[in-house]
Amino acid sequence: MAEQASRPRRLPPGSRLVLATHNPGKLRELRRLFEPFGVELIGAGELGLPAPAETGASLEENAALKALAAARATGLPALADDSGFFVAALGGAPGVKSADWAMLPDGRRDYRAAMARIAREAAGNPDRRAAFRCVLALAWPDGHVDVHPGEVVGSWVHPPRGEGGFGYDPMFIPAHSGLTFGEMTPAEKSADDHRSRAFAALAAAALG
Ligand code: ITT
Repeated sequence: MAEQASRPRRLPPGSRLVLATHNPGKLRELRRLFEPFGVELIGAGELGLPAPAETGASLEENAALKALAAARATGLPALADDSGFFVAALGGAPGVKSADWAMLPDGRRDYRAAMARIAREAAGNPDRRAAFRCVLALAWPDGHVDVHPGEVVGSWVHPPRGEGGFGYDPMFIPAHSGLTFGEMTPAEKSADDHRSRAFAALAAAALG
């Protein structure tokens, strides 16, 4: 019988899983989230996998295309993360373009400059609401893919605070805390953020 498209596929204990991200901050956090589960994680960098062009219009589309590309290239199940920082006063920007906002002409990323741009462009608007969103996609070489979203809401501050985390963390204060993600320890951030929320949905559907 054909598998129902809506039913998530489980990852058996002892599986090898490719983590299809080239972002060291995400890699660190995802490894930490997977630690309690018996899954062997292989970084895309270790396998020399290229980063596919992120041509999707949504986090879901980009997460799925990254995970599928890695699953097809390796013959193993693969997990991708597409995420972004959404600022209400900017109509949701930088959103899916969060990585692009930090990109320098030489390919390096400057998040201090991206955070300053947000503060500059949103300065005239008293609405300080912001959110991080993450979509985790788990894909198999046969083309099956499941996506799991997670979100954390809060507000932005500038200048940035704290040296922890990565990307836009130093300018975001989640509603459940007085600290920016940049001021938190890895355990404090991961206790309740967009990535751990998406991971909780994935774990419930695919692990254990
Ligand atoms: P991969 O595609 O290789 O996974 P990437 O960095 O290009 O890595 P995205 O396209 O998903 O990833 O871009 C996400 C952007 O949002 C990127 O600039 C991140 O630094 C930022 N971001 C995502 N999650 C974040 C988090 O938890 N804290 C701070 N910034 C985050």
